Amino acid sequence: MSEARYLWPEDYMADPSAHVFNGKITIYPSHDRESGIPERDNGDHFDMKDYHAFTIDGDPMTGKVTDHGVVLDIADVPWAGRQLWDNDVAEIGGRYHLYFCAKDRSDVFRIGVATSDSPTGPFKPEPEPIPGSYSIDPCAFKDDDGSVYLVFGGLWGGQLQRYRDNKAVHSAEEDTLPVDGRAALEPQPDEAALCPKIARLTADGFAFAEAPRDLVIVDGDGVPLRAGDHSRRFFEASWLHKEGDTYVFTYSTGDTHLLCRATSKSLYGPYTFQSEILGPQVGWTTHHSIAFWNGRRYLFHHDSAPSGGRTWLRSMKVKEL
Ligand code: FUB
Repeated sequence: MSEARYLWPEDYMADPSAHVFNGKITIYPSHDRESGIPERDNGDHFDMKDYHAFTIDGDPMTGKVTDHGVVLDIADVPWAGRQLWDNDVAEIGGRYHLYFCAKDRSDVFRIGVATSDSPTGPFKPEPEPIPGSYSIDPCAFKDDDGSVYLVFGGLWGGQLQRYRDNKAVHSAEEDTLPVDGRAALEPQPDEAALCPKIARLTADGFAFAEAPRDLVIVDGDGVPLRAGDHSRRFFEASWLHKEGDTYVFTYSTGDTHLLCRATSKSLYGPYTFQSEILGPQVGWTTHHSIAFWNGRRYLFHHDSAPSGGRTWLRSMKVKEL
């Protein structure tokens, strides 16, 4: 891999989702800020309030980076309470749909959508979150036939452990974080790990067209990864892309701070674990996207080195894979 380039040293930006729109790499990060909230395992210290969009002129490693300013502010999202976490954008029918997660006024993470005529916004939010949505980190994947899918979910602060079969079966009060290296509501270490979720969106992009399904990650013997397999099991930061006829799912292992890769010939999986693609960085979280430019593959991610290791103040980077 090449040396990484910090893309926007002027401010703290994390969780970069990168796409090529209108012939330019366009990036949708979370906008970190110093809130003064103490660091906790439930992520309270990630108290972000708006999103910016960025474009790069030409080559991701050298091209001029432009900040297009605030494209969505939490104050304009009627249903949102706090914590504007990761987001992603898909082009649907000539409009740009920004999918984002935030806690609602009951402190439950939901996924919302906001739209714009331009990939660089501003985006107008819908009055309600996507019905049936929950947890965090939406990745909007457009398949070759134009269908768009959301892949989402995240453990611990991302609340995925409260859900089974798309239903909240546990309350916030039961959600002790973490106990002996796992959340109290996670499966036992020798049980199957919790999975990221995948659901096709309706043609207009405003709702799930189907109930979210598990995106199962299996080992080389076809056995679903165990909850105790912390260096391989899914934690958060879903990213799905396609290379030829192969679907490539990359994700963070969270508490072991890795980015990993699993592949499938079928969109819905199962996905077979392949390898680690990035080791621990400075800061607790690892989160990324993969985009192509001139036939080359680039990893967009973040670390907390420029902030001196303050894990809630992250800086976005890119490197060629
Ligand atoms: O940026 C807030 C959260 O931190 C993201 O949603 C997670 O993936 C982690 O990067």
